[in-house]
Amino acid sequence: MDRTAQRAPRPAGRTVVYDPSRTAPGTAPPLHVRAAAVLEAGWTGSSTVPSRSLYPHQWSWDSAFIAIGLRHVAPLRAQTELDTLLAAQWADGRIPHIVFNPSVPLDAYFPSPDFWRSSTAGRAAGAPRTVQTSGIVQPPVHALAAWLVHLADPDLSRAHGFLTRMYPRLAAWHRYLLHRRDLGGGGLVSVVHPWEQGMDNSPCWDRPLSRVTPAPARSFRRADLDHGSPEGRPTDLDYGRYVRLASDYRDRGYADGAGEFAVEDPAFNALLIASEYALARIAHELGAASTARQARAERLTAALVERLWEPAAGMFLCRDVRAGELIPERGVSGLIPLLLPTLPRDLAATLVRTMCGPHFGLGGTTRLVPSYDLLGEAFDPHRYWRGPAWINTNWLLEGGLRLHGERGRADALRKGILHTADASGFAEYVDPYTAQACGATGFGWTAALTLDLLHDRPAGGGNGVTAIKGEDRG
Ligand code: 9WN
Repeated sequence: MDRTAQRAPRPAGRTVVYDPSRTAPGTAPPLHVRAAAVLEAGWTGSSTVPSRSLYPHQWSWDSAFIAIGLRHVAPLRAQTELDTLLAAQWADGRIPHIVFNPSVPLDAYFPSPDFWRSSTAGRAAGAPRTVQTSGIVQPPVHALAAWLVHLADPDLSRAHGFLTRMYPRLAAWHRYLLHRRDLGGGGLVSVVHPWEQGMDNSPCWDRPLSRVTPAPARSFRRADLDHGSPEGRPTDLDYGRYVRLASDYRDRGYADGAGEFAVEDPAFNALLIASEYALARIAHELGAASTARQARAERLTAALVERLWEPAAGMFLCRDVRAGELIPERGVSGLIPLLLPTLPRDLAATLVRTMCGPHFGLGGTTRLVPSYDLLGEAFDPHRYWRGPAWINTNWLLEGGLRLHGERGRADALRKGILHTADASGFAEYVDPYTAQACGATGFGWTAALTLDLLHDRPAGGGNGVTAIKGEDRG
């Protein structure tokens, strides 16, 4: 693909609105206009929904990815996206995984605010009183997003005191994770619910989840099946376990430490490290000390290698903290540390080989990296996080490939992402072999990361991820 032909123009200050119902067949506007229109359609006035039908509230890591795309077309709105999310931060530093929109009916999404009861059950942990949220978290992509939003228009960012506002909140968020969530005692953060890691239904959770007694199916009503097909969504049994873990956590006042499920996940921790590098850059920009953060990011990278690298698999695995062992499943999460600038070179080379080998097939049997091992017993090309390809994970890997000097592979992956986003109507996820659209279409982060890939990038290429290092290694 000719990259210049696909490149989006510089922001004109306003988002171009595209209405598909008013377009004659065969005259669809360019990809960047359609991507911007998806974000426009999902904008509520203060944040962007991942999908009007399936996910009608604000989600934490979705908003971070959305801000990364939005910055190219509406930088002020990208700031607002993160401001709205951080306004719902708890006093203990956690950023909740959902911020509920009070004008959306309770039965539009499950679990709804009356399940989480954040303002009462979360009082001791410092949940806000004026906004309803969930009590679990999602991957910490936020400092990375804030830094990238700043870079898109530094004058605007400075004029609005954006980073000055963000910095203490993001620092508190990282403090929460590093101090309250080191449940394994080895320096890494644990997730206490599969929804926290963001790849909800990954086979990596099957083993630790099997120890959890499911809540009875009649005790809750799923809303996701009103919109998504049952073959693509988690099973009722899985949902029973999700509900049990979340209600037990709630009933403990969202206090950390005692839950049955605790997993150290490579992607969650790699994103924390990338965000810690970004926070160092933010601190530097604000004239604050940054070397301690840089050093912490390097220490965390060493801990990640020490605790989660599995040479026999050629990739990182999840650690089941309660069982004290690595989980023998290959999920895409174990490739994501490729985005780390100080990953040892031999490990980066091994990850690239694994990504392009039979388990993930990149450049051979697949054009995008699937969410789970193509050869794994649990592989299913259509079921949630058990095989389909997602755009956010592929965007992270595209940045990782570029960062480690794999320009040819990165260019091919970029082309595959853009083609898939276009052909699938910005689908939530796709079959890794056929690219058939699954889940919601017009999905927020698919559109946002398309915009990011289409936009001008620093010399040498590199999507936003590479900005944590400044330059790529190639
Ligand atoms: C639960 C919103 C979210 C994403 C997650 C994705 C899915 C929710 C669900 O949708 O999770 O948080 O109901 O399945 O797995 O990554 O943030 O898009």
